[in-house]
Amino acid sequence: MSVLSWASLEQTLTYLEIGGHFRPAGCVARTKVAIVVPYRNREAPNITFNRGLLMNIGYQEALRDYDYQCFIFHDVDLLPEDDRNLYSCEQSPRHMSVAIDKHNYTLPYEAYFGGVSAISRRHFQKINGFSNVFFGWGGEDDDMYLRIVYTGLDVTRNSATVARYKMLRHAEDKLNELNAVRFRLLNTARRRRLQDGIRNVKYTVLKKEYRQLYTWILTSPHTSGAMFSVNGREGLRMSQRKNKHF
Ligand code: UD2
Ligand code: MN
Repeated sequence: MSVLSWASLEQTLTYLEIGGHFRPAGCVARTKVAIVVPYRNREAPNITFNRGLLMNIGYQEALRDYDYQCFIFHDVDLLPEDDRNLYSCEQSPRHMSVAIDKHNYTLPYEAYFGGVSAISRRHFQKINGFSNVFFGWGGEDDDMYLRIVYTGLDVTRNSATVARYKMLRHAEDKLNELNAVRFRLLNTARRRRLQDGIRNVKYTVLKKEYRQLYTWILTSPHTSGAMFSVNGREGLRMSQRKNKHF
């Protein structure tokens, strides 16, 4: 669990092409997979974290670069332990981080969808991506589970012996406080689904850098309660109260 320097990783992972692309040398890859990692530098901007919204931005920006067919939505702090847990998309959206050390390698609850998930482009489009209205910690993963179900799709999982992860420890984040309205928002998941997602996410790309190991995108989301006309009242109220999501 030691921390390696970027320079040493760049020297080791020389098979990566610029932007963090990998392609097998001896065959043509069957699918094109993008791994989207939402990351906010723990010190940096003073807005409340919004994981779902960052996933939606990562999805759209990846598609501007390349014709990806499959998307893995991945917490920055999870390390896969077993390479039989394939980073690929199958017939149904798949929850990949089934067994995490932090949860004693057991699924916390049946509708759990946090951590890592694999969703095909076709399905993500149909689901309308993640919700944009969950600011702070919690709920956006449960909302995604509900969206998948309401879209008429199934969630699949590999067995807990294969789908194992370690979670890195870190201090509690500032500006990722518990989202107090997350349960109320979850009650509106069905109605919100078609208005709140990749179809209406708006943002500015401040920087996009094709680094050796990955592509780095710095964005500034444009979010306002007005976007969630149907049943985003809770989202609106929360934005107004904190007044720092704009
Ligand atoms: C759980 C879920 C996560 C998400 C979250 C609720 C697991 C393993 N993960 O995360 O998917 O549903 O609950 O919102 O159950 N991050 C930053 N900077 C910040 C804050 C968050 O980069 O300041 C990113 C980072 O990728 C991180 C992820 O958001 O891994 C989730 O945050 P966390 O790891 O602090 O919270 P955790 O593990 O409870
Ligand atoms: Mn975590």
